[in-house]
Amino acid sequence: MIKAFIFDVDGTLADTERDGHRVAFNQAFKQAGLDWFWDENTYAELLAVTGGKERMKFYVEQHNKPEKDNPELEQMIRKLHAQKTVNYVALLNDNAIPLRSGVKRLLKEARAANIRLAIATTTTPQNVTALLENALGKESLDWFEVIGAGDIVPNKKPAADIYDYVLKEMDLSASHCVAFEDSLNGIKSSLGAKLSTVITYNGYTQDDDFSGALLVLDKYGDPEDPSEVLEKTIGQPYLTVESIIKLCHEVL
Ligand code: XBP
Ligand code: MG
Repeated sequence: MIKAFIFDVDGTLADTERDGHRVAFNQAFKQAGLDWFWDENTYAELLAVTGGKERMKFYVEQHNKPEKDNPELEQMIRKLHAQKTVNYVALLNDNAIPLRSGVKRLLKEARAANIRLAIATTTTPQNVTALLENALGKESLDWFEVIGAGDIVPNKKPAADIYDYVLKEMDLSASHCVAFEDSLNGIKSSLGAKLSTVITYNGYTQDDDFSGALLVLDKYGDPEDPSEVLEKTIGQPYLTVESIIKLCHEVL
């Protein structure tokens, strides 16, 4: 019996990376007087590393930036990241990033069906709050029983830690839950926690290897915005709670 849905945030609930996080990082670099700039292609490579602080550190090393020898690099990255979070939240407050197709409908359907909801993400907690509040209203924070985010676990995705944390907090076993992801690092994490996983890929992740997924889709879709991929896969125009549960039963 499926009792809970656990959602990733970035790339899954909304396409936040290219026009959100990337932009906020670049603004922070400029504000700090650095010559760092992450264009869309550079950012595609950097997405291999989850977590903004970890991503900046990786960039400094990979691109051999002179700052790599700065003994205060860790502190510098922490400061840059704090500013990046301010920038990112400001972008969301300007309603810069909408939810992906079908997300709002699916969340509402799940609530109506008494499916418990949670979040498992590597992003900073303030970012999750800002996205949910802006896209779904303040009250939507209460829809999620657990918001597992950021540095709350020692190892970020692709490690399974964040999903294991959420499952423990909800006192549920993986076989009673479904994870919703968009990326290779995401599915490695959810499969690592033994969760059935529905993928909705995006521009950055469409070529990722999603072996082991329950379903791989372009989007959840809505009555007015059908998913062609879903139509071809299970003959339905948009993903419903009922179809997810049915698929889980067929597989398990
Ligand atoms: C999301 C991330 C995050 C964001 C930036 O991955 O990797 O690092 O890009 O957020 P996932 P922070 O969707 O797999 O959770 O800067 O707050 O870390
Ligand atoms: Mg993601």
